[in-house]
Amino acid sequence: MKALVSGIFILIRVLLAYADLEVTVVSGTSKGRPILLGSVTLERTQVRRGGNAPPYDVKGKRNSTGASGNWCGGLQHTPSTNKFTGISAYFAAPNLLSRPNTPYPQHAASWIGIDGASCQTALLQAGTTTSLDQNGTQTSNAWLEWIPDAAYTIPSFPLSPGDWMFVNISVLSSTSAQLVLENYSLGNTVTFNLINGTPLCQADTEWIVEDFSTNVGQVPFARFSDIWFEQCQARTTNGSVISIEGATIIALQNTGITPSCIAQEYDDQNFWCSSQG
Ligand SMILES: *[C@@H]1O[C@H](CO)[C@@H](O)[C@H](O)[C@H]1NC(C)=O
Ligand SMILES: *[C@@H]1O[C@H](CO)[C@@H](O)[C@H](O)[C@H]1NC(C)=O
Ligand SMILES: *[C@@H]1O[C@H](CO)[C@@H](O)[C@H](O)[C@H]1NC(C)=O
Ligand SMILES: *[C@@H]1O[C@H](CO)[C@@H](O)[C@H](O)[C@H]1NC(C)=O
Ligand SMILES: CC(=O)N[C@H]1CO[C@H](CO)[C@@H](O)[C@@H]1O
Repeated sequence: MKALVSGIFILIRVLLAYADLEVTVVSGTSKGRPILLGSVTLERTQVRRGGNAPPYDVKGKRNSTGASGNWCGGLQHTPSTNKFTGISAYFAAPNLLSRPNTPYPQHAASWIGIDGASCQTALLQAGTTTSLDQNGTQTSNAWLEWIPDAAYTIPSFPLSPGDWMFVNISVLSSTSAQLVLENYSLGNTVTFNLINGTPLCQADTEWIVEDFSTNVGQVPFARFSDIWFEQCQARTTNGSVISIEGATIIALQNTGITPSCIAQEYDDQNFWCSSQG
């Protein structure tokens, strides 16, 4: 650990992984009061998230416009002449219910991110994961990940199933970004600077519920209470703010033709993912 004090800015390097990505905590509050930046912890995990399965045409009639093998939600794409510079939304940490005939622990993740879809080389994302064990106990955590670097959970960020998060990702350059994670329910915020990430294409933004993978494959996907994504915004280089109007809306359909999650637009800024099956 290395602390740098320069004027009023305190930067504590909490992580210098062997990979190039560097994550620095720039500020944090708990119930409105500043926290010790050194108290923010990151933990490297084996989780691999990301909308890497390309969407395909959905079979049967539903309001999602396509399907994917690992995620449901909304996706926006922009031309390379008008790249994405940021994404934000309010969304809930999954509140899980047991999926019958499915091994434990069961899981679901909710997150927002930039790239992954048409940019298979990089994906910057942040959000939450909830896991449900065989005794019905749920645990939630917040995390960040810049693919292809590893995922990091933030054990010091308290989070319970159903808590509302606000996440705001701002691209500073194709290899650096600022990430704000705030609660809506608990009174915690933390801001990270990320540098030396793998170059983003800034071509896609997404708001997602995912049946993610670990190093041993896709995890058992729990059922869940409806997960809303609200005030969905993506910013572009020309200064405009894009909502989910016209977004590709994707259902998660990983076994046969029965979806396990569908996404439905409520209006141009808000949509929800509902558990199926
Ligand atoms: C979307 O699909 C759900 C589930 O099948 C259905 O209840 C709802 O009515 C559909 N909404 C529209 C606008 O078609
Ligand atoms: C579930 O509860 C049983 C009995 O209390 C306990 O032995 C077991 O460790 C618990 N399992 C988990 C995953 O917490
Ligand atoms: C997200 O962060 C950017 C950069 O600080 C800021 O311009 C934008 O207003 C923020 N978005 C929201 C919804 O707060
Ligand atoms: C900025 O980009 C948006 C999204 O592509 C587009 O709808 C809008 O017309 C553009 N505005 C200008 C001033 O070019
Ligand atoms: C982003 C957000 O909603 N943050 C909230 C975190 O919790 C505190 C205390 O409940 C609120 O004051 C913040 O608005």
